Amino acid sequence: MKNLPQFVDVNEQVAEALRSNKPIVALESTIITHGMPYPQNAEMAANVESIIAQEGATPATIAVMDGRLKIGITRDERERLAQAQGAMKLSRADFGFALSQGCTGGTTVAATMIAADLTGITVFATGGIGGVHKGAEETFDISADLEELSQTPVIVVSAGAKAILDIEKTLEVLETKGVPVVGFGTDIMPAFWSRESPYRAPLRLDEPEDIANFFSTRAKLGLRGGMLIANPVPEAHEIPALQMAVHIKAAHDKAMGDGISGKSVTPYLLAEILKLTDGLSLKTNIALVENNARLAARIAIAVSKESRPAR
Ligand code: PSU
Ligand code: MN
Repeated sequence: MKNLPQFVDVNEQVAEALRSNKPIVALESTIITHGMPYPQNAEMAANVESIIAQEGATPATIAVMDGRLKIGITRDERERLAQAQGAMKLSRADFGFALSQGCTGGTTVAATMIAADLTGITVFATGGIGGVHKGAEETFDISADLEELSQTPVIVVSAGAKAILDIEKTLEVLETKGVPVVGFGTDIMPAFWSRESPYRAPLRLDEPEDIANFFSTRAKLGLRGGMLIANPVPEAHEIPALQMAVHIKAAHDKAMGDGISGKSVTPYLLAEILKLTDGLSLKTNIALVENNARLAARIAIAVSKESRPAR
């Protein structure tokens, strides 16, 4: 196990898995503190951990609690985080601030990647990454998740970029920054709540082993950075893109009217869409996170097999 800074608490299961090179899947916590309401956020977080364990990997939910960087949380900590008032939404810029000031916060995709890499975890499951927001040509609102993907060597399993974003521009930025985007079992880029967007997935792989192999091949080339796996939401839970487009537009217009900007945009839009869809968007969000956790566990198992020396 790596030598870690004094502000890091690695829980016993994760520490054991790290020592014996067992597969581990990192999980973010902004989805708990800012992405979903209580109590569904707590239930989701617990279910996702069980799914990973059932698949044979160790879950490591990552969060900042009272200035401690938690790699793996207890049931009590999960409950406390799910109900925390005023938790910060932590990305690369304020991650260190929260640790140095004793704050509590959910880690975004960017911060979770940093923490996973620090600990030696290479696979991470989320819902959808942040990206280029609609209207970014005016607001410059582009998620730090994209920059992180370009520099931190972690495989991020998502259902694509959230459909509230400009998916086309998000794909362009990822290409510019040299981030591979791999459709899992699909040629089409998924759109979070929907299985299809109007755009092609730049690359396609159908097996977790191929993803593990692609990742190690990049590393052997000396290429920095992570990769994004785009895993479509299961059909049974999909909300068709045309139906979602109406709600996304309404949520956007309301956000503009209310003068929402910066970090608040994503949580605001998710909460509005939840109201507009009568809770359906939340059910789909939970289903796609669970689906990503399952795939991430399989990828982590493939990665750990690869890194074991051949006999
Ligand atoms: N996916 C979800 N719900 C979320 C997020 C992703 O299903 O709440 C969070 C992730 O933590 C992601 C963040 O990193 O939203 C992006 O925020 P921003 O657009 O402000 O960078
Ligand atoms: Mn932003």
